[in-house]
Amino acid sequence: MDKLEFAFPPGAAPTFPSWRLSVLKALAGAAGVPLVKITNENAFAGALPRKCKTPAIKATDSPSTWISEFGAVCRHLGIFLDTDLYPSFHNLPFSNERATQIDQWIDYSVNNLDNNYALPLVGQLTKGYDSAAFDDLVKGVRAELSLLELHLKSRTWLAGNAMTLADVVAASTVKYLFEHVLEGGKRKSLPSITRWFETCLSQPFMEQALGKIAYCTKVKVPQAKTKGGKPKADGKQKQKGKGGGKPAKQAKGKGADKGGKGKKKETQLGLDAQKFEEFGDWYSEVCTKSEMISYYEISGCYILRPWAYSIWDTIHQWFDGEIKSLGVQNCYFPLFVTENVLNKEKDHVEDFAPEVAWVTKSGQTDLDVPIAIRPTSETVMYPFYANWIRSHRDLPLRLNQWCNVIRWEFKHPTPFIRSREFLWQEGHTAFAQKEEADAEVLDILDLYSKVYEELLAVPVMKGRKSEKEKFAGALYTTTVEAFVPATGKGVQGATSHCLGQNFSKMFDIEFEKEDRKKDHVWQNSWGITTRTIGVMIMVHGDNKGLVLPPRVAPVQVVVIPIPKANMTEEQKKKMQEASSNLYDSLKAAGVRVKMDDRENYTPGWKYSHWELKGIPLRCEIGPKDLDKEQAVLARRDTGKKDFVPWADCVETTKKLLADIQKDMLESARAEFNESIVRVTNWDGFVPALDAKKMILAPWCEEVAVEEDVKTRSASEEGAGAKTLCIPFDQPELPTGTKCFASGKPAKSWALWGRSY
Ligand code: 87F
Repeated sequence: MDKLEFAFPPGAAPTFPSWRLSVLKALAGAAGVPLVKITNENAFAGALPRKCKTPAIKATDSPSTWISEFGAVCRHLGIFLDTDLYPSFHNLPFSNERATQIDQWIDYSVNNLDNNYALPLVGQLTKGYDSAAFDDLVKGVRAELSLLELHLKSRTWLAGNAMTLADVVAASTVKYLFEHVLEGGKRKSLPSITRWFETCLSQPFMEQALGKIAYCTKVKVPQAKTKGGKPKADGKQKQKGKGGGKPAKQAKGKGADKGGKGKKKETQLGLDAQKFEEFGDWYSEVCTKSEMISYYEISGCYILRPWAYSIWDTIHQWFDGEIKSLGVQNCYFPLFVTENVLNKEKDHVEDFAPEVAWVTKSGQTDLDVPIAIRPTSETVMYPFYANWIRSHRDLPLRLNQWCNVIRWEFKHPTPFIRSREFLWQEGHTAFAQKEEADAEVLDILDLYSKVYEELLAVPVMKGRKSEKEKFAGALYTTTVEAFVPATGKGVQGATSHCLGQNFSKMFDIEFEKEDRKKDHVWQNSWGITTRTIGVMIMVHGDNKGLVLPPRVAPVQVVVIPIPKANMTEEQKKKMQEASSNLYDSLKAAGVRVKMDDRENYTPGWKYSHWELKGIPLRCEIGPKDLDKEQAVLARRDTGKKDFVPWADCVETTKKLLADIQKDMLESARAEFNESIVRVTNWDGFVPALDAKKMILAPWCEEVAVEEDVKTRSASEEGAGAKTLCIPFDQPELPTGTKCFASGKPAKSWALWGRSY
């Protein structure tokens, strides 16, 4: 088929919902055919029922037939367009069951969602608004969506294991509801739909057809209640924007990476959600719009785009250098583990068993024995340690690998913070003496705290994990704990475990000492993951987007010349020369600098774009600066601007970058410290938690008490609290101090909080 023709039947256009056209656009996009609107109503005179609610399409197999009802339109296109979206009828093996499932969800979308709710809601928001009727409809549609939510809890797609027409149709309506009707809080109860919806939207042809999502922060009801349902003059809702106060600059066009020519169409740039109001929406918007991640079709898996990967690269390079100078060597062990090996250390694996992913087939043939994908590599590596280590001369053995691991988590996934596949380094070391192992645990923990504090400008608290929270295979676990003030949640940054002789006894890792007696080795394992990036985004990001600390920013300075239309050719040339000179000298000084002299974007658009991406410094040169031979250096973290003579730009840039790095850590540390409250009895505990604080409290260190605190502290505001760590840096604990929760003698001050 060379094109897809559609028309609005006479009388249909005013009530026609835009998302139905989006479905046609998506299908046309998926099939790669142009979508053409026929304006000549005579073209289908008499061929359609007069009153139909949809765009009608010209049948693909018969030029004189028009198809009108929306379910029928979808199915017709599903059958005839050359896509995999309706596989049962197309190029994949026919499956009646699958086809029926797809049809079922198309019917659900068209009838249960569109006809019963979305269309009446459009009517409410464009024609006559009645708050009671509106609220009833919202209640109804939420109840209806809970069915979809339940269905999607354990599925990536609506029918089968690939995207189908059912997803296209349903996602289009859900987009309308998410953008206009369901505010942040109401969407919160629909996490599986949100995840599925974002996955749908990340399909290239879907984003083209539907556009980016601008989640609804507040329903925009028509100003005055219009009696008798008379449409407002323009009959339309104001579409996007953050409800008041957003500078016009930030609402300029988007489309930097679309590769087109000429001025871009003006659409919303920047974030729709506010960090401190709808954190979840804000976070996923920052991650995607800053081009850090793209959602992927498998839930819990994300694409790390270069902007994010570059940060991981910096952490990797720095940490790798540090551990090599401690004497650690890199290696690589296989991704796959046999069941025998994985279960060798049953005790600790048992808790984690549900998260292990298995390969059970090659092609259509079942494997004789299923093979697990590593969730961590203790059991993969240690049988070889047993072979390689014979004598004290083989010790210490200090190996590390940089790799991916898979943990099939069932909790709601969050980019970087909780994903089913993530990147990390895992260090596994063996020593003759416990003291050597103890010392290494702390050396590594120190490096982890430097990754957070010195690279990412994120403050952390070092400490020991409680018995309940430590790695079950370890003798003890040490940790660096970060905190996200916007959500009031702690987040485990990285862990360094002393495994004692637990694994060496299990895996027979013995060595002969100098006195020829045998002993089991003392082992450690330690790891830091791509979660680091998520913590940095959550701590530093703001309502304009990412705020990157200079040490890890892929680009530290963006140079933006601001030519004016009334400038002479000579002035333009001078501006171009001045900016290139600045660019060249910054580059030569080792600054990661980018020039943005694109002519098809306005300066305001560029400012918003690079602010969204978090570049620490912007260097502007406008016509006045040209005359004064100066540049404007604007900080991303504070917004402060400095006017700097060209001759001083390199030095000032270097100084500002160092200041930004330092100030970001300092202000985050101040916030971290302010977020800790001391509590000595139960009464203050839950109120402090609900005020988004961490709590430092004297504790008896009993597991049962930690469990009890978790149950008792769960409230409307959030899940129960656990210990984040027992800080190394302990305040004085006067003798006789009682545990805040049990009244038994306290052994230490513990840091408690809700957590990721
Ligand atoms: C999930 C499934 C199976 C965590 C799991 O922290 C096993 C495990 O052993 C598991 N999730 N863990 C603990 C990992 C311990 C340790 N390994 C080396 C680290 C750092 C790096």
